[in-house]
Amino acid sequence: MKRVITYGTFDLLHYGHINLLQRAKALGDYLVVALSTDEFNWNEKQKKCYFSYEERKRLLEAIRYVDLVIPEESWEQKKTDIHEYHIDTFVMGDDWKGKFDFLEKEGAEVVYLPRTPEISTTRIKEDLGPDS
Ligand code: C2G
Repeated sequence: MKRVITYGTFDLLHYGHINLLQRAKALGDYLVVALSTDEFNWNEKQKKCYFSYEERKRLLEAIRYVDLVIPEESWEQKKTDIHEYHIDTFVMGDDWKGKFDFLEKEGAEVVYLPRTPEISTTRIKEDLGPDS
């Protein structure tokens, strides 16, 4: 059983996220998604989510490619997650290319997948505008 992990905020879930999750799952048999908590998003990424952690978790758990959702509470937890969840492959979109190569030292394959270029949560918010 090949186990894969990926991390993210996944706010205003869109097909770019689904493309990533589908390709991540295709790299193994079991996909863990570490979902950024509201506190981590605000304190570390200055992101204010539209949906709460619990709402975002519920959405991810409804996706056929996702087997387990865990909280992402710190940048540092990736190293321990690799061991705690017996991860073979770590996956992120290529906007993070190179940033997590150090995880190879923990015994995980590190894979960066091309982002879906034309869609983003930021773009959705901009297109909907302030009055939406
Ligand atoms: N993504 C993508 N295509 C898009 C938008 C996002 O492939 N059009 C990917 C991102 O590259 C990322 C995942 O979907 O791998 C989740 O994206 P975000 O929710 O924006 O995650 P991010 O804020 O980058 O958080 O510790 C890592 C961070 O938690 C990643």
